[in-house]
Amino acid sequence: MRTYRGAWSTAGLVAGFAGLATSYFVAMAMTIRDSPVVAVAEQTIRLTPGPVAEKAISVLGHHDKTVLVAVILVLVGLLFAWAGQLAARAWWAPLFVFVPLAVLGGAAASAQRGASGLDVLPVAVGFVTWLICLSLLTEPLRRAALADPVAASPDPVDPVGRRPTVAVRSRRSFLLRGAAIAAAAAALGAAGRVVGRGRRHVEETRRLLRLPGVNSPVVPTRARVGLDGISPWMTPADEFYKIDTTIVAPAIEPVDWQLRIHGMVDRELVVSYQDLLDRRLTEGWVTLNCVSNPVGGPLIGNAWWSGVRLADLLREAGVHPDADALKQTSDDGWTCGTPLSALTDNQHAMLALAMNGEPLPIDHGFPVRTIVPGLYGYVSACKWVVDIEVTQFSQFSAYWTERGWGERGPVKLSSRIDVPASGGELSAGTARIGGVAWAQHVGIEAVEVALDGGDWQPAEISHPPTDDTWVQWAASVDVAPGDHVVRVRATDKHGLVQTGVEREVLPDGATGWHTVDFSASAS
Ligand SMILES: Nc1nc2c(c(=O)[nH]1)N[C@H]1C(S)=C(S)[C@@H](COP(=O)(O)O)O[C@H]1N2
Ligand SMILES: [Mo]
Repeated sequence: MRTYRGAWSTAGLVAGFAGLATSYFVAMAMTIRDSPVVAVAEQTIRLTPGPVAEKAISVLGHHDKTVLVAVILVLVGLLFAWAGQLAARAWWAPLFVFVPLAVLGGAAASAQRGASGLDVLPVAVGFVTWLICLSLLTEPLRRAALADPVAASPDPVDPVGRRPTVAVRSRRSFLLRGAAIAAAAAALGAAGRVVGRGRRHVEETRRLLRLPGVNSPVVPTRARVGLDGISPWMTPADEFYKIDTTIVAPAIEPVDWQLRIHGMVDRELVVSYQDLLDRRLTEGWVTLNCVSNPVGGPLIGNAWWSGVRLADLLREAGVHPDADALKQTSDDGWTCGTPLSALTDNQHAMLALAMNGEPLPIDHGFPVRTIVPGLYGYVSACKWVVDIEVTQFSQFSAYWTERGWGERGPVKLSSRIDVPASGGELSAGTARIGGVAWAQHVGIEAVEVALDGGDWQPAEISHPPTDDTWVQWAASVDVAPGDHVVRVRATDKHGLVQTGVEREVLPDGATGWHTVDFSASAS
């Protein structure tokens, strides 16, 4: 085939730009960050010596960044075409192009301000896309070359019969795959643009929002035991665990947000963001748990939430006496079923607008989510909530209950050891150990620890002002040099002692005692 050289270069180019498209899309969807290409452009600007940069700006004006991105795209385009040529020699040869490019993109993305490990994910996705697309595209070329070593033949049709030759069929499949990949990449690029623009805009709105009536959190002194290394009593929003089923978190402008409360009520309510702000806000500390948290696991956090009490809204709507559930629906279609009883008798069950004194982060439900103390998130803490139907459990099923999880989801009494960490080291002698314990809505009465299978001994606990949060605990234990094991258990204010029976998270939350192995070194 005469067009062979061209075909291999085209394969490299199409695969290359497909990788840029997927990485761009992931970057837009995942964060408000720039794509890896723009990150490279920014680092280039940052590393350019001042005088050179000034010269560039004076020549190019304010288009300097656009021009730079265009230049980078042309350069990587040439490299992609070259990678296609290399693929003709050996399947692994294009790695000489792709690996350095990925390293460059990853380095630029990680060098951005406030970057985390997650920022290299778009680059990784792009890299995998390169490999997959290039092998999809070069496979027909390779097939043709093998079947027909004289494939350079200018006449692709078998001169004897009129049957298409292997070369013709391979070329057809090459063209089809190339077109499909190019079209998918273009579509993904366009989608990334829409997603990125929407999210950026909402992020900006959120940043400029001032919420009257929202107070900054002040951690109550008695809420802490003052032991280094245990989880901070208030979990900062950016360290708060994040669980949801979305690929792209909904980006909702507060002015576009509306919540409809309907179903078994006397009066249907439709409330806007401003309506909520115009009400008296309730505020409180509430610890949120995920039902998927294994014993001792990290899927729990404690925050200061500000919002509108659900009980008030429900009273206004006039709930029928035979209703027992709320079916909550998120903007992304996720649903959960919440027992009504948990909402009407708790002043901190709310439609939350703020977390730790700031408007909710987008990933935690901006502009409005539900918070209900004492229930696992999957039955209550609907993020991006837009619809609440007052109903009966017998009338519906929700996202997770359809998948085998329990219907009601009360949080189970539990406790966790933070210090020492599993496999950690302490110095021998009298050691301070500690962690957290929770029995939301009921409260923690006591925490005990047992060293090396010995007797339970009491720990001190902190005394937060509410029973809706975790407490911190600390204890002093005498440890000889060597290996040890420590367990913890809590007792709630109803006298219930945390069970040692080990259960899996499915269907309604794990049980058992958190147990940590550590070693003590002679000091
Ligand atoms: N819209 C929506 N809301 C949701 C979920 C979800 O998948 N979609 N997951 C729930 C689950 S399982 C938990 S544990 C909490 C987690 O809230 P966070 O991500 O703010 O920590 O959100 C709940 N709200
Ligand atoms: Mo969860």
